[in-house]
Amino acid sequence: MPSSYNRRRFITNVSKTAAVISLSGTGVSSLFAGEMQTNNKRRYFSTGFEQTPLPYAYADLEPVIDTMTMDIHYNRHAAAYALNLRDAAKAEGVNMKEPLEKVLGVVSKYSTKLRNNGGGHYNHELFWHSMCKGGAELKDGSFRNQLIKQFGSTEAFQSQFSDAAKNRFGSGWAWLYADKDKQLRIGSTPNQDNPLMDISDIKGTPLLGLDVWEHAYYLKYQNKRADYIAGWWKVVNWKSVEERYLGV
Ligand code: MN3
Repeated sequence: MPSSYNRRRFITNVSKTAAVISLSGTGVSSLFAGEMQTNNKRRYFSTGFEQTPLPYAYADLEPVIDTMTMDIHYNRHAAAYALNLRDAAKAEGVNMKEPLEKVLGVVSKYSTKLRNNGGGHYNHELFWHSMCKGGAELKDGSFRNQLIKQFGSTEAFQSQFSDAAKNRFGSGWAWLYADKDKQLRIGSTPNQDNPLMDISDIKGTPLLGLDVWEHAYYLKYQNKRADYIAGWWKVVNWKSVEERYLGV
């Protein structure tokens, strides 16, 4: 399958991954490649306008997400969103030193190109960092307690989230997000919209997102979106979701 070009890309990616991993244990969060900031005990997540390296190798989420899907998804689909986002941002005078989150909060002021590609870039950066090899369990703590308090049980939460993902007609995303009162919410958005956007029906801070565009699963699952969703829970990185919740 991989051309020599893709093999080179893969090797480059693995070495970048090793660089990210080497940061662990230093106290630097690798959630968004170390871009989490601490400010008066409140932590903000800051996404830039460039792709960060995948925090694992393409094959690491097998068999849930196959290697070829991971490669094409990251190197072609997500790379195109990032490229087109920078293109739109440049044309529309956006300060690319500011966090992307700020731009998405006022995205109605900008073009459809910026909305689609800004959402596309943000959503995928969040998505890659919401998964890890073998998954990471949801540990006891305030986040797990809140989840159980609001949804009844972790199983009930997963069932409701899975329904939101299954029922999103066409392309889009399912979300767990925190609203302005730090209450947990489940919802979905069409296309590359997300709860950060001022034009979105659901609003808040995304904690966990699931890509249900066909490009995310079609090579392996074809029309069986439900099977993709059921398998996906095995690779969810709950540690990163909890950290994001604690930072809201
Ligand atoms: Mn995608």
